[in-house]
This record gives sequence, C-alpha cells and structure tokens, in this order.
Amino acid sequence: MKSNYHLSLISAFALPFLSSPLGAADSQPPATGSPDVTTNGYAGKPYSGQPWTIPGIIQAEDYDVAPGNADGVTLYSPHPHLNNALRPTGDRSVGIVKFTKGYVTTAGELEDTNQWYLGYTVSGQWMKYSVQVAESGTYQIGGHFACGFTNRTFSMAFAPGIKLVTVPVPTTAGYQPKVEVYHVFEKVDDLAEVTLPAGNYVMTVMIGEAGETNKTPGLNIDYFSFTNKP
Ligand SMILES: [Ca+2]
Repeated sequence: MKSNYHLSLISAFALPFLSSPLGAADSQPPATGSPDVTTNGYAGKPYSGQPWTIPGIIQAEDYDVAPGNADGVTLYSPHPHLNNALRPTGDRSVGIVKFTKGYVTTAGELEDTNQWYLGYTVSGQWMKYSVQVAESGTYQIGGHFACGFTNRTFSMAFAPGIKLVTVPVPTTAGYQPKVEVYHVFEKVDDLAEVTLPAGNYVMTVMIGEAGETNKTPGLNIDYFSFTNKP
C-alpha cells in the first residue's frame, strides 16, 4: 500500500512537467493520467512545524518532511542520489550545500557563509513546501540564485488550484570570471508573478523545462522570495 501510494504520487505529478517517463534508471512507471498537481493524499509536513509564510522568504533547503523521510513524497530527483549534511536522514535525492568562503555576489561582494542552498539540481527534480498565504494578492517571485547558463527556469505550482508558474532565472555567469560560476549568486525579486488567494497551499517547485529530464541546469537556489506587487 505504501509503495503503491508512493508511485502513484510520482505518476500523478510527472505528467504536467515531463513529457516522458521519469527514467528507466529509477525504475519508475511510465507517467499516465492527466496533468495533476493536487494536495490529495499529500503526507508531507512543514519542515519547521509551521507553513512558511507568503509574503516572505522560503529557504529552498527547507522543503517539507516526508513520513519516514521517504523519497518521492516531498521531493524527487532523477539524479543519482546524493547525501547531504543538513538533512541527512533519508533525504538522499537532493544536494544541500553550505556557502563557504569565496562565494560572492555578481557585484563581487562576499556572501554570508552561514547559508545553505540546493545544489546539483537537475531537470525533473521537484520539492514541496507547505505555505500559508497571509492575504490574497499578486506576488512577485524572486530569490537568491546562482545560475551557470542562460535560459534556465524552474516552475512553481500551488495546490490546490494554481498551476505551473514559470520562473526564468538570469544567469550569473560572466560577472566574476575568477570565481567558479556556481558560487556567484544574485538576489532578484521580480522574475515572475502569481496571484494567490489567502490560504494554505502545497507549493511544488520543479527544476527545468517541461520535457527535460536529468539535464543539469547549473542552477543553485538559496531561497525563494515573495513580495507584494507594488
Ligand atoms: Ca538557503
């Protein structure tokens, strides 16, 4: 029962984002059914115990906790599994990395080393976050990113009801040529917009373009930001 549930979640989720199955290497079934990102049967819980608030900042590494830390409930990645130091138990599908000395902004200023980010992202990867929208409104989506290539995106879906907002991420390449490009970060606050009625949602963040799987976008994510549209 648990296994079927796990797989059905992946199947239900795969289609809106991927035009192909998630990959034979992961032994996942082919995606079937109609596009669907819902809260039906969702078993993830907020990482802090309380949903993250919109407007506000949501740390990318603070995705929801799955029962038993099972894969495929609050996160999924077609990437070979990685261990991480921040959330070691069972969270084997994504890479969480700490900023270290030498990380800089696009302007060359040193970054705070007391930050963690989602690294080693690949297309087809997704994470889920329980969020609470404090008041109905239109919000600008931004965040703190390093992006090694041009034309990279992620998508967000808010369940129930708001599906697939595409968020383009500007490249941070070329600003600090002496620094590893994936260690050059930029804060941006107006990459896309989403109109959200007040209430609780499960926010799903999906890396990459529809139809892409296991492509490395060179996208590192410290946090997502939501601000009221002026
Ligand atoms: Ca972070």
